[in-house]
Amino acid sequence: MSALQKIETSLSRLSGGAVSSLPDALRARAETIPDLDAFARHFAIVVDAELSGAYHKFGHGKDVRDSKAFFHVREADFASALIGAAFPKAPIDVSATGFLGAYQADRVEEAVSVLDQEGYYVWPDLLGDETVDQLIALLGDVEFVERGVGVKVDGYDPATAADRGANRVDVASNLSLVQQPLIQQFLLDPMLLDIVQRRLEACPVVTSAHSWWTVGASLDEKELSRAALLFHQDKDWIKWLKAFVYLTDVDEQSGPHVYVKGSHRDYQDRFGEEPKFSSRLSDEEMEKVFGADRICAVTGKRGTLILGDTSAFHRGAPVLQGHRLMMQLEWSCSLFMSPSPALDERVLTSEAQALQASAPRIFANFDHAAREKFVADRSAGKGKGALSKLGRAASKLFSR
Ligand SMILES: O=C(O)CCC(=O)C(=O)O
Repeated sequence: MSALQKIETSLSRLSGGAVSSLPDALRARAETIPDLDAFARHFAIVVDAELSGAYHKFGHGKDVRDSKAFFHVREADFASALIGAAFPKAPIDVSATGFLGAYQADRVEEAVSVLDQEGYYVWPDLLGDETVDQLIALLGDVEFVERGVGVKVDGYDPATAADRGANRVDVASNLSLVQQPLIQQFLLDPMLLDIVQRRLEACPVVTSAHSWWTVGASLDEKELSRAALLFHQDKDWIKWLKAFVYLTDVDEQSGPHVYVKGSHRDYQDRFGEEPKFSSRLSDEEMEKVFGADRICAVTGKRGTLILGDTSAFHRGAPVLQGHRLMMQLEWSCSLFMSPSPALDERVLTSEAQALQASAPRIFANFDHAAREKFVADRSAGKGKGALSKLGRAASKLFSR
């Protein structure tokens, strides 16, 4: 069986038989993949994980590590577009007024194009004061935890936020924010969903909502690393997009979010095949590899939104004064490599459920049963080998 035929078999399985041959545009893109045989093998593992639900794994088994190392720029783009052939973009109601207001076609075009070129897109002062205040009020009732220290913090309080023993204080549970109706509106805003799905070339899957604040507790390298204040790349999914929202004013002193512009496109050319995901790299190394002019700190008023493809090198800058409060939303093309428990569909608002009826893929990560199983498996210490078994199943399928 040729690599293309293997990919078609996988696509057919993923789409439940609806798409059994590669559309011409994807066939042409297959030619840009340097090792199409390896791609076909990895894509089969992705599809098996999707179909069996084994993407809700924990720990990073060997197959997942291999896939992390495999799905680089071209392969990730191609895999996402293939997944998009099975799960096409959702219909967007451009006449609806969403969380971010009326749909702005020009803004969507601009964001998609800048993201493609630069890896991040800044939308200054997007959220008004009233909305920012509502989000901050909501964080006042959510449990946080000091990263690495484990000290629980009973809600965000601006008056005491900087008095912490760790550089970063994170929302403790991945359900805390998505269960809030306001956050669901934000995650499902038509303009955001459209930007995300155009970037992914596939229907977006809501994966998480998170929040944290950073403070200047320590400049020790280990502590900076733990708080994601040193340059790194994310690689939790095949292809994904994050939205970062500043909930406090951010200047050079208060720990701006920093990108190496365009590094989502050329990191592989500059570093070779050696994966750098999650390695923490110094500013000097970034300057040497990419040039100082490509390192861009994003300052901005509270309410500023930054859309980021965090396969680009990025970090938070260490806080020198005060603190910085951030919120983060995330969407992905698939749950393969998922690092976290599923979400619970029972938290969905009636509006979200209505959208779920027309675009179920957006809610693929809302799965009460999968969440329960994940939590039970984790406490029983199971699960690390799940994807290895899938890898073997996929190899058997294609060695016949
Ligand atoms: O806090 C920031 O600005 C960066 C956060 C980050 O890179 C991460 O959480 O991986």
